[in-house]
Amino acid sequence: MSNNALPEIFETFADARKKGFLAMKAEKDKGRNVVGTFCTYTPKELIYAANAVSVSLCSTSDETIPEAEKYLPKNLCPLIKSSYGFAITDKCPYMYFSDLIVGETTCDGKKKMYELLGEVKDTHVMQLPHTKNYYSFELWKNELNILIKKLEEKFNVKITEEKLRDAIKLFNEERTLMKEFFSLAKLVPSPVKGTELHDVMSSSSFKFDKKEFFEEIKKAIADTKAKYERGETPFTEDTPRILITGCPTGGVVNKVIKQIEEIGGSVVCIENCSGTKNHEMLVDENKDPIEAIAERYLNIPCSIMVNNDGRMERIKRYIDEYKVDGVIDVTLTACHTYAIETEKVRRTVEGCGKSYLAIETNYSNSDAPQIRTRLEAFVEML
Ligand code: BJ8
Repeated sequence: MSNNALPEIFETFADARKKGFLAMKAEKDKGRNVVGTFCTYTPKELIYAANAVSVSLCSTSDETIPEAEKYLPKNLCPLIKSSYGFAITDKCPYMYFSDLIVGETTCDGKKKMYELLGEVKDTHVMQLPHTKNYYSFELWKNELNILIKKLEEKFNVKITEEKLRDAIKLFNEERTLMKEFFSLAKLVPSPVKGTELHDVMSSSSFKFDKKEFFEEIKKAIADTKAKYERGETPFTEDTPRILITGCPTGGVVNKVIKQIEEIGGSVVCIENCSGTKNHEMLVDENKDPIEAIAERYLNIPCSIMVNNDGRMERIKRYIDEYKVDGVIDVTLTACHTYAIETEKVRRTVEGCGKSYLAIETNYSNSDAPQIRTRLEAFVEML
């Protein structure tokens, strides 16, 4: 039986960003400091160990891009222009509440934008190495220690080993629950929509009472399983199953994921950096905390890494585990690292005997009809 109504179990996640503003104010009123972030490489454990909260800063709307383009080149990734636009127009409540911003030297555009952002807000940039070897590991560990010092001085706190271990446990618990939730989409037919997966994925950054958030995810898992048992799923066994990979999708979720499901596909896996792959990587609780955090974060398979084989391995594994029929690789305009990596992704997907579609897009709506036509042809073919 098909049920297309948005289950109320997901409402709390869909609203998270909007409501997070009030939740954040409550944290501020309690005297907690706030650290704004832009990237999955930011080691959140250090921020929580400093008794601060981390929040994802606004970067998913084209609303502030015209303002940003007064200072940044037009042919720059929309995510970077949007982030900077929100910072200079004071339109992002999370930016407003942030006492500190932590960025990393990921792609060229971001690291150069941080130089300008530093003129507006206190911005600490971590030097992220782009390879994985002994030297880069030592460098990254050093960067973690520098961030600890920065947080201790800025917030007048002491980050102890015990606090670090508690933060590691907290985020490992979050990742484990998120992974369990994402894994529900392995069922055939999938009992969750791609837009719901996306809402839950994005909400974690706006749920500051982590224990309450964990209970909400547990409930969503239990309710979704129960619905599946009753045969109430939004799809049928024949619905084509799609994996999304590529750049962060926060700014294009309606244009891509929502449209896929409107035209009869089922997005079962969102591989990108805040999706499935991020939540399956835990910090080893049995190691020295700094070593373990450094290791976990340096292993994130983002295209800014030189030799990013981890991404290809995951795509292969997820195609199998989520019984994927086709892969859609989403690149934001002017993101060179993801654009170049589309070639390796195509080979990987086609090597698995599956269909592949690359889409390049930005945050405007002008190409939505054209993208819909391409998605229709792709889903039809599956
Ligand atoms: S871990 S994906 S959040 S770097 S899309 S700004 S890469 S030009 S966002 Fe990213 Fe961290 Fe990687 Fe994730 Fe640059 Fe590309 Fe724009 Fe990007």
